[in-house]
Amino acid sequence: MSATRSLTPDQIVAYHRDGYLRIPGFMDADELGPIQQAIADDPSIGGRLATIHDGSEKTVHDYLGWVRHEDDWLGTCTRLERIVEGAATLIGEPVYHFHSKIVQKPAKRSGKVVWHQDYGGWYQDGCLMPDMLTCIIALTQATQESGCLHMLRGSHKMGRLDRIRDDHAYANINPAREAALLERFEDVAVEMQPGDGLFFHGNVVHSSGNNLADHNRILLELSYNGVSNAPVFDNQEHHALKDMEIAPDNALRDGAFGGVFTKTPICDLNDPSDEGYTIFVRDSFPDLS
Ligand SMILES: O=C(O)CCC(=O)C(=O)O
Repeated sequence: MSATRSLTPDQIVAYHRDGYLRIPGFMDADELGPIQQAIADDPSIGGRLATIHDGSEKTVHDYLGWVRHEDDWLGTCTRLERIVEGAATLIGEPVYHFHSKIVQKPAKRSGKVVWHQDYGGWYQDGCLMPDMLTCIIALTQATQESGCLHMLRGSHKMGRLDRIRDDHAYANINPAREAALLERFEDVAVEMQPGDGLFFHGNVVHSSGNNLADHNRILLELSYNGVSNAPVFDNQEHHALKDMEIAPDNALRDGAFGGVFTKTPICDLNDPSDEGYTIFVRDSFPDLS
């Protein structure tokens, strides 16, 4: 591989110590320009941006989800060498694309996401190991005012916590345990500028706040799994190991893609028959404690 921004030894150490790694300027303005422009021109993305309740308190966000990847901007970014190489380096084995989202917190609207681990859900999907992570790329500023992510530094070292379900959420942590976590681990607000990257471990406890700013907060959130760790449950075809041709690191800069949202299949996150529906809604919880 010849990724242009390979992770340094210090960055790799920091990720394993903290459970996350912020990389200022991981992508450049000219690479992000086409998707930022496409969203500005068509904020609903052809009506495919779904406003859904994601199980966190009673808040809603606007989501675009995809589990496959083609050669438009969206699919090329999902396969981009520096992102895939970074994920493989941090996970410690070759990776495949698990699923991805664009998460928009509209201006001045609620958008709080409660403290949770992503692997809590991925475990329910049947992944045996927490050898999974997400790479976020900021498409807009994400500040404390606009609802950036917060990480409990080092919390991934606890391993997987049970999820508990209550009236309106399924991703909660037991309140007594959560209070203790907040005492024990440093709460770091990870503010991002457009183009900044953030890799975070599937077991790091994280949250995000409401968007009180007067601009939408939009993040690209790409999740990868180790190739040896595909789900063992049989309703997970969309999360099964799939081929992924790595896109050269200069592909977006060179315009080597066809359209922005034109080819990668976008999931209908409100349709229970869509393969992407269970990215958020896990009606059967075989392993719910
Ligand atoms: O976009 C956000 O604010 C939160 C995203 C998140 O927590 C997640 O994808 O697990």
